[in-house]
This record gives sequence, C-alpha cells and structure tokens, in this order.
Amino acid sequence: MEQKWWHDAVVYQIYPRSFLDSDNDGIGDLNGIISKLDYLKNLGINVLWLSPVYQSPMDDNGYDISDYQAIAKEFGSMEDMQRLLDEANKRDIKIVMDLVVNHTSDEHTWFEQSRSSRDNPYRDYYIWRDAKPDGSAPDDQESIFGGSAWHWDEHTQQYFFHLFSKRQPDLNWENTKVQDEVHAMMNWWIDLGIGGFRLDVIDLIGKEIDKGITGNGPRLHKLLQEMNQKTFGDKDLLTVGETWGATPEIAKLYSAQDRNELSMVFQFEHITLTWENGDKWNPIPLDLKEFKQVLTKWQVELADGGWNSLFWNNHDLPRLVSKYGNDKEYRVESAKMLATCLHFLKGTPYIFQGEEIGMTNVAFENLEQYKDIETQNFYKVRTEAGVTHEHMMDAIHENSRDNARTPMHWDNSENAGFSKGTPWIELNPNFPEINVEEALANPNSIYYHYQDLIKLRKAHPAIVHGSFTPVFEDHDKVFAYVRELNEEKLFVICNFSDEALTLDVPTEYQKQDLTCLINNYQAVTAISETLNLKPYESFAVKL
Ligand code: TEU
Repeated sequence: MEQKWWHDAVVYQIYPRSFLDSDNDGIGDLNGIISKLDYLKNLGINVLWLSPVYQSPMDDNGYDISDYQAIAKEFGSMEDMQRLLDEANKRDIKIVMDLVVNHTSDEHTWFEQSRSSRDNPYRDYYIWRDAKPDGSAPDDQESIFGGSAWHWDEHTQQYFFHLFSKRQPDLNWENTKVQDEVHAMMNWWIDLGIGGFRLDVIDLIGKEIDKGITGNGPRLHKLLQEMNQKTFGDKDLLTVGETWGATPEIAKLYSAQDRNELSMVFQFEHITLTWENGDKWNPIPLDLKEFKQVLTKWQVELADGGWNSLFWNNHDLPRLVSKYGNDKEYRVESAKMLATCLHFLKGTPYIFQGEEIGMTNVAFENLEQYKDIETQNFYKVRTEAGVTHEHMMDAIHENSRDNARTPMHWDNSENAGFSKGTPWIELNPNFPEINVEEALANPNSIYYHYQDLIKLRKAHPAIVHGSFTPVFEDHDKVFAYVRELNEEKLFVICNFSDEALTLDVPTEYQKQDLTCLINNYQAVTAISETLNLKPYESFAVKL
C-alpha cells in the first residue's frame, strides 16, 4: 500500500455554528475558528473538517446549500474563508470541506429554475415524476427525516424527490450536466487550496428512483471514479465518504487504492447497534460483545486493501462519553478510556469538537428547546402515530442530533465564552465544570490525554500500520487488542464498565518492566497472571 499523508493524520471536526461566535450574533463563525487555530494546533490535530459553511437558508443548518461558491453571511465571507485557509496553512493544518451534493437547497438557482417550468433547461437537474392517477405520490418511498420523500409542486403539477427535508431536493445524478457542474465546483475549491472533501451521504448518488433503490445504487462507483478522475484524483487530498450502508466489502470498493475512488469512508455499523432495528428513536443498551465483533471485523477486513476512518461521534450523534461511557461518576476516566480505545486502532481518527474536553449530552426539558429539523420532524411523525410524548423525549435525550450541537464550552463565563449575544441554541448547563479553560489548567485533563494519544500515533508506526489482533475476545466488558509492526508490539486494554474487574492473563501477555504508553489511573509497568482493572480503566503498554 502506498503511504499517504492522511494515514497518520488526526482530523478534528468543527460544527461552525456551535464553535465560537466572534461577532456576537449568537452563531459561530469563521473568524471564531481562526481565533482558535492555535488551540487546535496545540491539541496536535493536522486536519479540520468543517461542517458546511456555504450560503444556505439553514433549514438543515447548512446541509441545504443555495450557493456552493459563497459563504453564509452568518459564518463570514469568502475573504474570511481565504484567511482561514492561509492561517491554517501556516500551522500545517489542512481544511476539509463538507461536500453536500446528493441534494441542494430549494433556494439554489438550479432548483429555482427547475421548478419554474417543465421545459426549463434545469428541469432535469432534479428528480420529477407525475402523480399517480389518484393524485397521490409516485410511490411510498420515505424521507430519512420522516414522511414521504415526494413533494407536490403546485406550479408545474409534478412531484419532486427529496430524501431529506422538502427544502433539500435531490439532484439528478443521471444527468451528466449535474455531474459536470459538481466537478467544476469541486475544482474551484481545490484551486483555493483546500485539503480534501468529506462527501455527505455519498452512497445515495447512484440511486435508481424508479426501482426504489437509493443506497449503493448500481452507478455509484462509476460516478465516484469519474469524480476522482475529473477532480481530486491527482491532487493528494483526503476524501472521506459518509456511507451509512457500507459493509467491509463495500468499503473496500471505495477505499482500495487501485480503485481510484476515495481515501476512506465513515461506516456506521458500530453506531446503529444501539438503535433497535435501525431506528434511533428506539434506543437500546450497548452490547459490548457485539460492538467488539463489529469493530474487530472492520479492523481485520480492511487490514490491507482499504482504509478505516475511526470515530465515536459527530454532529449527528450523541456525545461519546454519554453513549458509551459514564458521564457522571466516571466522566473523566471513561472519556479517556474511549479515546485510548479508538486512537490505538488502525485508521484515521476523527475528534468531534468538545470531545477533547469530555462534553456530554444535554437533556432539554421542552421540545421547543430542540432546533434540529430531524428531531422536530420525528417528534411530530411518531407522536401522531401514537408514540407517547415521554417515549419521544427519552429518545431525544438519548439520540437527538442537538446533543452534539450545543455550543462549545470555552470557559465558565456567560454562555461559556461562546458568544456575548443570545446563542442560537441553549448551552449545556454543565459548562461551569466542563470547559476548555479548566481542561488546559489541569495536567490530568481529558484534553492532555488526547494530546498524548496524537503524539503517540505520530511516534509509533505500529499504531498507524501495524496488524490488529483481538485479546479477551469473549469478554463482555473488556475490549483489548494487540497492534504489531516489525519489532514493536503494543497491548491495549479497555474496561468498558463501571465495575472493577479481575482477569486471568494468558502467559504471552505476562511481562515485567513494561513501558506504559498511556493510562487513565496509575501507569502499568508489569502484568502478572491476574490483572485487576478499575472502573473504565484502560492503558496501552509496549510488550
Ligand atoms: O447525514 C446523513 C444522515 O442520514 C443523517 O441525517 C442520519 O441519518 C441521521 O442523523 C441519523 O438519524 C448527513 C449529514 O451528516 C447530516 O447532518 C445532514 O442532515 C444529512 O446528511 C443531509 O445532508
């Protein structure tokens, strides 16, 4: 496998709306990000993925783009964007843009043209179909945000297709003009000096609507190969596809180097294990054995001929320490354990803003406090179908996307230092205890643990390229593994429970005079036949 700069990179995801508000309009912005580049550099990351900052009516907080080559006013200007690129560049930080091309906003000129008449040249940029003879939608396909995927257009008397909100019409990727426009737009951004793209719901662009196929459509990989060839293929960028429907086999199609598609994809198999039958509004407890099996499968199957991206959370998902750790008694220990567990795996790790200080889920009391369109839509759809208010509020507390979107906690001043205006969404009330200022002042903070993990990745090729072997495979509370490359053998062990555990250690792992690389209680320098682990204890040693 040819070595790439992004193999040992660590990416930090920013949700600009909630990061830092420099002009006190209550919404985070590009100048806010620029002012924190040194903070991010100090953490050790070398790539920033920005959730969308393009012009947008913000129906889905920017995942509904009305102009791909303009910056949303609330986030700043194109000059600010150029300054961000320059300032990041000075610090050897690359900027990855979020590329949302499955759909646009209904305020994009392409769609305004498209909906103006049936014979407009832009009509075929989107997906239009006649009503059934009784006037109903062409079929019963559903939107991922709830309700029908078809919306009736009174003016031209046809339905258009939208997999997300009705203000996010799907582009028609069968139209080569759409492909050309997107490629040209991507090249425009590449020429500006960006470091790559995160491709939003990219596995949907090969859809065949009339056959009811949306994910993993037959034309998907051909479209990506063409995109690669016409845009970033010879540019050495980081490209990561968001692919909810990927299996390891599919992930290899995207990420095997000789296929010339993407650097890597985000797979979600470990995430949806806590969703009953794939339904996030029916959360179920984590079964650690299943979780281990899934992660192990991905490590083993993508060992060569593919590349993993590693993440526990993002702007759509609950906070990791609340979901997989214990955000009360063992918040610090479990946040560090989860970080160690992920950052010693093979792949490119992603950190979501606030993860490095152990930010937690929020539990707003009233539905109105939630701003997310998915949360609002599903509350309506499900309660109308008979689900109780209590059930939905519990599910929202568990899995609403707004868990990740409350403003970043910088310090314990008003609004956690995020804004002097009125924040667009309320803060998590725990900011006086959990904030950056606090973290930077405490040498034992979660922040410094992440900093250490990033340094270790840069210093130990075994973390980046080594083989992966699971240990204690049948244990239902411990996730342990070995990473090995040439002479170096690293042993990582993580207690995922709030119980103290005693393990019988196989002889090959019993060693004296060990070098402990990282730990969240005492450093471990010897392992004998029994190993005692404290709640959420984890460490990595060199065997
Ligand atoms: O997410 C895709 C997506 O399917 C999510 O909406 C996900 O299904 C949901 O949160 C889980 O229930 C991407 C973006 O990450 C998301 O923020 C956008 O809303 C969506 O695409 C549409 O662009």
